[in-house]
Amino acid sequence: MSATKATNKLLLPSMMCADFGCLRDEVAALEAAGADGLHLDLMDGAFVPNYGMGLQDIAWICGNATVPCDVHMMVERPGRYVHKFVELGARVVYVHPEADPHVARTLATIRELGAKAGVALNPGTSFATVEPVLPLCDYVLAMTVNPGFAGQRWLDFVNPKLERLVEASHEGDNAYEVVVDGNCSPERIAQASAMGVRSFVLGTASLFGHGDYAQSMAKLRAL
Ligand code: S6P
Ligand code: MG
Repeated sequence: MSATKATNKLLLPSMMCADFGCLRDEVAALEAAGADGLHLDLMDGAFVPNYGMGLQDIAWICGNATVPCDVHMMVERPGRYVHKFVELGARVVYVHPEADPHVARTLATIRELGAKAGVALNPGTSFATVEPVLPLCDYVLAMTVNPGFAGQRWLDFVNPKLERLVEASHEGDNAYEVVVDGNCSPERIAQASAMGVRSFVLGTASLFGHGDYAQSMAKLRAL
């Protein structure tokens, strides 16, 4: 992903919110509307109380999209499967430290395989918990809702952690991008932008079900 758009924001539609009845058209429309990448959610029914986006869905989107795809693995012990998503062409693979007893090893493996490494943090996971592995990360996905579902409310107690993550993004050996996932409404995008966040996963709060994708993304980019 590159920040080439005028406002420097990275806007990443969450494909679990798309219409799978016309997936090819959805991908094309989102790309034409200026999506900087596509966010693909994988759920195993164990780490989160839901299932979402199987291997075949992710393979098709990675194989047909012209923008980069990131895979958000909401699964137990993701280290067992990261190679599959790198092989499918994922640009970023996110793993949850809460689901992986060896997250440092998994992040290093993702990089060794040639993809960008990301940690995804549950709302209740502290900055201190993840701080030691931040130098191993290219991206940090800060969840502002509990993972597993679209259409939830933003949890305000995450805000101080967001600020700390942005502040630390270039401290010491750190060089990561903060991405916010969950209820990225126009109001919340404006609020997080003021904290220094520039990358957002777009779901039902601002893109899907809100009319024309290009108009919606242009408005969000201008915030
Ligand atoms: C949720 C998942 C997210 C959602 C996104 C939906 O577990 O990781 O990527 O797809 O949060 O966005 P919204 O705007 O419906 O909350
Ligand atoms: Mg996600």
